[in-house]
Amino acid sequence: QALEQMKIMDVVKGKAGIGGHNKKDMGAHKFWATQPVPQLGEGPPIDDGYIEPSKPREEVRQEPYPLPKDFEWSTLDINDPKQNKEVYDLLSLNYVEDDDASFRFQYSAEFLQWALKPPGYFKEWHVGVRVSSNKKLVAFISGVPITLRVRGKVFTASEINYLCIHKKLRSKRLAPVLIKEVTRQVHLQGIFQAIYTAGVVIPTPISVCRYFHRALNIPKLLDVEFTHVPRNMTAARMIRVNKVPDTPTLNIRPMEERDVVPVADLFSKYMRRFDMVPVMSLEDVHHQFLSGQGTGKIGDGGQGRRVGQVTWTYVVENPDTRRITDFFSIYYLPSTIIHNPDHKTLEAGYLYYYATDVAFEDGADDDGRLKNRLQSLIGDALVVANQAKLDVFNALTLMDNVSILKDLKFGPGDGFLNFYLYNWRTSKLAGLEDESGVK
Ligand code: MYA
Repeated sequence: QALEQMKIMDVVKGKAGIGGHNKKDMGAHKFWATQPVPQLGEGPPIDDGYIEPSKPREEVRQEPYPLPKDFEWSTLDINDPKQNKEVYDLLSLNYVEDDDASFRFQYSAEFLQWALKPPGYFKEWHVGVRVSSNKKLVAFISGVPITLRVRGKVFTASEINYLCIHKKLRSKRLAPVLIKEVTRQVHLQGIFQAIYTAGVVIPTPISVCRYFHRALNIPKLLDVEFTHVPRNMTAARMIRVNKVPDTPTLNIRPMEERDVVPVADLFSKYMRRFDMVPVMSLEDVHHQFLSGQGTGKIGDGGQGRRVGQVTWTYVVENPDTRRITDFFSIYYLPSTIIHNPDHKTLEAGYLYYYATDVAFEDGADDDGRLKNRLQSLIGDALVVANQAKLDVFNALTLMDNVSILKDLKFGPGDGFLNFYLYNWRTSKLAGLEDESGVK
């Protein structure tokens, strides 16, 4: 798929608090050179498969890796509200910022509950480091189990995320120790592959995606300098151009318990379109799409979100057949606005998974039917996001997103996301071929 040059390239100077794209000196990766990952500059593999073989449990290192003195390991019990809050506090002050340190991801405690406890999670994979003397949490890394299909092969892996070291403890080579310790914990469960994403480029991405942003609340986005008024434009015109319809175009309604089976079916069929996807059980579908809706209560200051809401999932039901024909899902991830006297939080939604059965009709991909349907479907996601009083709606250049970004008035941001596999070789997946976001 060709991504056309965006006309509105300058409209949104995307800063969703996404890690930067700073390529450090590609030469030396003292740690990554020792790990079972493809090294930079290696040619494409002949076959897909592991890099080093799995080990029996008794051959896995049994003792934790040593930490510098004054620090100790601590398994975090995310079910304990106090420890859940400790992780939240660490991340909200020290996690990923954009290149010029204007925005920082602010995962909520509820989001972390949701993300860290999918079906079959292991509490041992929620790895913390504390200061021995006062037990303050100063570093964290996590894994959750995931079943992946990469090209033709299906395997169990861990999804590694939320690697975070307190700002005062940076550049002391603590990250490799955390990574090795979570690797050990994953190995102890008989799992030897992992998937992870990062803003930074390390050995070796299998794909890179760009963040695109759809501005919803223009006055605020201008105030906090997330975006600016381009030449030949005025703020008033920008507001008009970006106005989101009041009502959805399709027959959408929030997903319910009874939709789990049809949504799972639609999801797995739609995912056949792509080369690297999660394989989800019914429990996974329930967790990913239904469990994050928060309490019934509409929260803070009349905002259109429920207390503790992390996700929105909507289905499209055919009124005649009662069949579920489409669904889309959004997750809510605000960012802290680091220096602004008036605004503390950038309210952001992210396009998550979606599917439509139009994709299964003969020729729909080629004659524009699929693209049109996705435009309506994701257009309706914008309506939902706007009604939830989100300031911006973000999407990556993956799945079928590229086909609809321009028409739905998304603009390219300055954040990129690199995708990695640990101990698994495969050739590069479709993605961006250069940093301009243009293939
Ligand atoms: S991505 C989000 C990462 N978090 C942040 O960006 C938050 C803000 N930053 C920080 O907290 C720190 O800067 C971090 C690094 C903790 C990132 N992924 O200790 P150091 C390598 C992998 O001196 P610090 C996410 O959560 C770096 O290239 N490696 O550095 C997914 C260098 O190695 P080398 C990274 O800045 C995480 C070494 O660490 C990353 O104090 C996936 C320097 O260590 C990074 N994001 O701390 C982890 N950043 O010399 C891998 C730096 O070789 C999982 N480094 O270049 C692998 C699979 C494990 C499971 C396997 C199971 C089988």
